[in-house]
Amino acid sequence: MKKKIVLITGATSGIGEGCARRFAEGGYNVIITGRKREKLQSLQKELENGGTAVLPLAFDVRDRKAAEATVASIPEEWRDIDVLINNAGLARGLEPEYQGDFDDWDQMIDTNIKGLLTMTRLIVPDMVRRNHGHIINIGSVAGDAAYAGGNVYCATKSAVKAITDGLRIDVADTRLRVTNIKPGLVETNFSNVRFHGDDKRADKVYEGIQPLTGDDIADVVFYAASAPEHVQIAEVLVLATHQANGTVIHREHQ
Ligand code: NDP
Ligand code: 8X3
Repeated sequence: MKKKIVLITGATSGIGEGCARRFAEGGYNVIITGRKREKLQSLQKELENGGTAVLPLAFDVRDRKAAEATVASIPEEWRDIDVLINNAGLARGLEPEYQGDFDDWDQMIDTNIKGLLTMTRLIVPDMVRRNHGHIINIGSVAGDAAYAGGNVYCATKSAVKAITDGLRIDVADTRLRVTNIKPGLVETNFSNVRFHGDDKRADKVYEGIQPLTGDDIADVVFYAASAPEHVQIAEVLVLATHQANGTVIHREHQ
């Protein structure tokens, strides 16, 4: 039987990297994308050693022309994409809105919203043509309600919810499925990126609580993709056990 194909944005780290491993283990051929070419190559080697066919595509989702050219260059045998995981994203800064950095805002909006839309616009038409496919967007608990300093990041994840819901409506007359997975605290590179490389500050985010891992979220993403075709998992909120929502987190103090 022909193997299924998944395309994962932001597969060089964290949740996306976990998804690449989980879908490879689950029998998919995987298209891994991200900006870090070397990391894509090492992940490709690892997955190929395990018997998975891998297509690495290095590009920046904010660069619409590069995204278009890259998608257009996908070889024929990789074109029938079954699952698109729109995962590439980031937070930059945790300042009050009135002190936020314009460049940080642009980067979050251009990646989390416009990059996700670009990939959706480029990949989904062929899914509609084939009347088959699943789009899984990585939203966040941050999209449910704003938290202190979260302002623009939270807004981008609220946008992911609206964009996901909108797409689900627009393809309701097809067999396509559309899912929003909303993680809580996941220990990845996320906080190091948010705090511009301040690792000590990043570590504090996960102090006194066992956070989720990228692999935990990958399991949920794979579960959604593996449901029977008549079952559409529309939205999943996945929290660490001692986290109740975006702001209520119980921490054990040593
Ligand atoms: P990581 O920083 O570990 O991974 C982020 C991934 O996004 C990397 O692979 C990075 O690849 C990619 N990426 C970032 N910017 C771009 C870009 N412009 N073009 C292409 N790829 C890009 O963080 P996570 O794994 O935690 O984050 C993944 C998603 O999960 C994000 O959308 C995030 O908002 C969301 N999320 C994270 C949570 C958490 O607590 N960690 C909780 C809820 C949601 P590269 O650098 O190679 O380009
Ligand atoms: C990432 C989760 O709560 O740090 O989206 O914003 S949070």
